[in-house]
Amino acid sequence: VLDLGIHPPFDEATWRLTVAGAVARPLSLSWAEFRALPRAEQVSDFHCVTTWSRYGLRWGGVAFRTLLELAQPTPAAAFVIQECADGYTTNLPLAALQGAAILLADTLDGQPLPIEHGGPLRLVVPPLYGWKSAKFLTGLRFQAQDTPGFWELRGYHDLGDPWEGQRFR
Ligand SMILES: Nc1nc2c(c(=O)[nH]1)N[C@H]1C(S)=C(S)[C@@H](COP(=O)(O)O)O[C@H]1N2
Ligand SMILES: [Mo]
Repeated sequence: VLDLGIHPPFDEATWRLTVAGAVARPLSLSWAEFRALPRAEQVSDFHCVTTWSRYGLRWGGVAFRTLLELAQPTPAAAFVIQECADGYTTNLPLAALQGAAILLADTLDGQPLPIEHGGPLRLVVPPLYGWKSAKFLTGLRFQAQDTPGFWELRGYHDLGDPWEGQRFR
């Protein structure tokens, strides 16, 4: 477990996931609406930049590309900012979020995602370092311009590929 130390309580009645910015169809999904989307699963390893890894995690949720089909990013959309209930943010190029492995995860090993791992919902971006997988996700903002997130403002890399050793800029 690694985060800012704030674990925002989950209220199913008021929770929303918003998709905003450079999209043809902005979204504001309730928990019930999110849970009704087509489901996907993937198994992957998780690497934190502070040197630890976890292997073979089984995540369940909604494929990020399902959300792309719903929201329809405009041609101007080149970056995605993940916004979280604890105030954390992280930025990625839209091009880094294309594979089937990119998941909006609400289960881990078949159980509801525990709050300490970002429940009720986090993005999982297995190809990149853990700080790019936002916990307590509440918003996705599509932009033409890049905006550095929490760790990126503090010197971490904009992309964060562990196999390229992209820790710091
Ligand atoms: N909302 C939020 N997401 C976050 C963080 C955070 O502080 N807040 N920390 C990041 C970092 S640095 C890592 S390594 C992973 C840790 O995920 P875990 O606690 O499930 O192991 O969450 C990432 N996502
Ligand atoms: Mo991390």
